[in-house]
Amino acid sequence: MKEHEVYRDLKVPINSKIILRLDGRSFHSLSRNLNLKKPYDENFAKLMVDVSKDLFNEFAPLFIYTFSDEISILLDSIPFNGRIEKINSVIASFAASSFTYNLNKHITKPIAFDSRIIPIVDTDIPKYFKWRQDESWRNCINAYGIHTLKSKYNDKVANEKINGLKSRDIHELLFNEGINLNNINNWKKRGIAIYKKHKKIVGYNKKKNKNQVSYRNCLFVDLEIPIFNENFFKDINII
Ligand SMILES: Nc1nc2c(ncn2[C@@H]2O[C@H](COP(=O)(O)OP(=O)(O)OP(=O)(O)O)[C@@H](O)[C@H]2O)c(=O)[nH]1
Ligand SMILES: [Mg+2]
Repeated sequence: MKEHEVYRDLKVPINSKIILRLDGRSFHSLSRNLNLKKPYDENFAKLMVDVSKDLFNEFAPLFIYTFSDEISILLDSIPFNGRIEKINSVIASFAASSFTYNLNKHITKPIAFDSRIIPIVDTDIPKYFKWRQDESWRNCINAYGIHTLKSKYNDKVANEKINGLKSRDIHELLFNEGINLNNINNWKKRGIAIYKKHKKIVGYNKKKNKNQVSYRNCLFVDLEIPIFNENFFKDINII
C-alpha cells in the first residue's frame, strides 16, 4: 500500500534555506472565545513569543519573525531530510501544542496552525521579512481603524466604512480621535523578531580572584526591530 503515499517523496533541496510560515487557524473565533483585548492583546503577543521560543529551541532556526497569529521561521539546516509532509505537519502541530501548553487556560477547541514552505535564497531573505512586516503595518492600521469605528458605529457600518478607506484616511480618522500611530509600541507596528545574539557575561573567576568577561549566544526577543533591510540581517549574521 505504500505506493499510495504519493506525496511522501516530495522534498525541499536539503542544502538550501527555507522559510516556514505558520498561521493560526480561525484565530478570529479564538480571539473572541479567549476574550482577547482589541486591537492588540499583550498577553497574546507574549504567548506567540513563547511559541516562537519553543520552536527556536526545538528546530534551531536562524531567525523567527512573528506578528498577529503568524510565525515565519527561517531554517538553514532542514529537518526530516527535507520531507515536505513531515516538515509541515510536525512543526505546525508542535506550534499548536506549545500554544495550548503555554496558554494554561481552558480552551474550547483544539488549536491548529496551517503551514507552508517557501524556498528562499539569501538575497530574498530581507525582502521576504520586509513583505511580512509591511503586512504587520497594514494589519496595525486596520486593527486600530476598525476598533475606533466600532466604538462609534455598529459592526456592519464599521466594516463598510473601513473597506472604503485608504491607509491615509484611516490615519486621519485615528488622528482626529486622538490616536497617533507614531506613538504606539514598536512591536504592534513592526512585529517581533526572535534570534540568537552575542551577550556579554561578566562572571567572577574564583581562581584568578577577578571578574572575567565572556560571550554567550543567547536567545533574544527583539521588540524594537527597525524597518527590515539588508543591513539588519547582515548585522545579526543571518546573511
Ligand atoms: N482581539 C485580538 N485579536 C487578534 C490579535 N492578534 C490576532 N488576532 C486575531 O487573529 C486574526 C488573524 O487573522 P487571520 O489569520 O486572517 O484570520 P483567521 O481567523 O485566523 O483565519 P485563517 O487563518 O484563515 O484560519 C485576526 O483577524 C484577529 O481576529 C490581538 O492581539 N487581539
Ligand atoms: Mg489565521
